[in-house]
Amino acid sequence: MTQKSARTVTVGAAQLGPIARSDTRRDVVERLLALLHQAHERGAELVVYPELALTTFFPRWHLEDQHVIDSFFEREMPGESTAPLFEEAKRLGIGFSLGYAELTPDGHHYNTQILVERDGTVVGKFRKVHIPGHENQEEWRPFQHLERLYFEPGPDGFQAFRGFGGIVGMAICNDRRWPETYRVLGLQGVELILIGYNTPIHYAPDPSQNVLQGFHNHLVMQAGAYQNGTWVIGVAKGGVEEGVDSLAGSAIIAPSGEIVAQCQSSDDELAVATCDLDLCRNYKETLFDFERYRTPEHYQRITQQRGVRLPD
Ligand code: CDT
Repeated sequence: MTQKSARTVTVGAAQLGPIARSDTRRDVVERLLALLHQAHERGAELVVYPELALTTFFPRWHLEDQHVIDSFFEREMPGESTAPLFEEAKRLGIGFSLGYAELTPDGHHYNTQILVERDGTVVGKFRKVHIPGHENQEEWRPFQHLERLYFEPGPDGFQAFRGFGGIVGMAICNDRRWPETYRVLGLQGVELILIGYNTPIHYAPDPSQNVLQGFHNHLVMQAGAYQNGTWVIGVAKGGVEEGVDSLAGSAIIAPSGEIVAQCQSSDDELAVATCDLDLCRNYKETLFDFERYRTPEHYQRITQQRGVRLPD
């Protein structure tokens, strides 16, 4: 029998299939619990659920009634419907990361993901930084992507947290496409980045990208893992949800950039891998030894300008 090092974490990428608008939180939590139990049977210590895992992906609709909009948001975590997930995970000694829409007591709306340790303690909270899509209804689209109407950008940026015997970061969906996301976490020594996503296959501004969605999804996460010497766990809500087909392809990616486990379906499915956090050192202490090789004096444009400035 092989000896497990203290620096391994067995992770379950808990992909979800579609959630209908009519599904209740209770319906969804039942599905999260079923995946949690599968994860327990397969030896997982950490289960990662997708972005906005408790409801349908509501930004596809232009909603005008604030009460209806707020009905997709959680005012407390855990709340009445999510308490059974917290209780069962704690009973089983499994930690988890969950994406949900957060409405704060002072009225802020965020696209949020939390990290919960095996004893049930919330040890990290991340609020999505890169908010994609558009602010106003655009009739020409077959469906909307109104995240910029419903969510404010997270004010706290990319913070790494200590948990699961290592250093853990989170990012949500569109954040995974930006190299800065991984590098800011990489500069905090991150070893495990947990990413939930809802990615419609049809990209209305440029449908030529539709067939490339799966490729681009893995491309960005594999590059982020390799260039920062970190594990990356990408977890989808996939399948045809309220008529909109969304990307599946949840994957567990090693610091080498290689995919070591991947979901095969577009439905509720668990992919499991044991992540050796010490493998990160192979990259962090060689090619990507930041202290030795980075040249931040040449990277000033990254923080000093937002858009492109063409040469004279
Ligand atoms: N949820 C989310 O961020 N989705 C975006 C869709 C593309 S922008 C309309 C993504 O980057 O996958």
